[in-house]
Amino acid sequence: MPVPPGTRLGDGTDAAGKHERESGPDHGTAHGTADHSPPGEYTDMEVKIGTTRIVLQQGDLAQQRADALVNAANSSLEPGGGVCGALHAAAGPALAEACATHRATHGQCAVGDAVATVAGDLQAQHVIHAVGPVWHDGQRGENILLERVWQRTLARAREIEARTIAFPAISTGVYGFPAEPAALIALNAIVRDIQTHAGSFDEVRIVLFDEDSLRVWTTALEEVQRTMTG
Ligand code: AR6
Repeated sequence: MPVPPGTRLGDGTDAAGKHERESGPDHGTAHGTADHSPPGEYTDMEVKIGTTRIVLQQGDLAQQRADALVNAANSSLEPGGGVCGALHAAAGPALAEACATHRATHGQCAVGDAVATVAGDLQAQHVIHAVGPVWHDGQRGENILLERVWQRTLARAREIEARTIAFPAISTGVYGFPAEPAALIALNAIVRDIQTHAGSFDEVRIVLFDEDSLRVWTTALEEVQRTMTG
């Protein structure tokens, strides 16, 4: 799923202003190093497309501030483990209550779809519950479903007029989706959304829990960037 060639990436803007960044005229990205900053307090990579920043950052999603935080949810919208558990713990009971109400009125959320609720005590207005696919063997539509869940979640974010959105690496924990293809699928979906709906978002942030994930996503974003600047 290539990104259209000839797209200008980045303008060298250091929006977060937390780290020095290298930036070339067409590659507005750079890397901080994790050595000097605690997790969650530095931006490891940032790419700007038009007015929208794509930011990769190491940290705990439940501690993030954004208009919308995305939950890696299950179809029942039941509180679970992983990032879902962390979000529910930080949100307090209002989030589980909102999920129960949604379940009672709308039933299950399909795999590949996403629904928005209130965010309880989280530092956000909304939580968007994104139901990614469980990885089996890669032959059961997993890639398409993962792409769809990113598309649907971004569409939901637009509907609720979120300007800043913070995501986890959907499906790559309990659901077992391999990290590298998951990152590429997600980043291509994000870039296409930003290009199609220019100006919708100020920031699309991916919050990676550990350094390995951050490295995988950084490599993937560099690859997507290469495709774009071709
Ligand atoms: N902040 C950021 N990322 C996190 C955090 C955190 N606090 N905790 C884990 N991750 P997962 P899934 C990373 O399992 O694979 C739940 O029970 C984690 O390292 O949270 O989509 C739900 O209720 C991994 O890279 O989500 C569902 O039943 C990524 O977040 C099911 O798990 C996603 O891991 C969903 O599974």
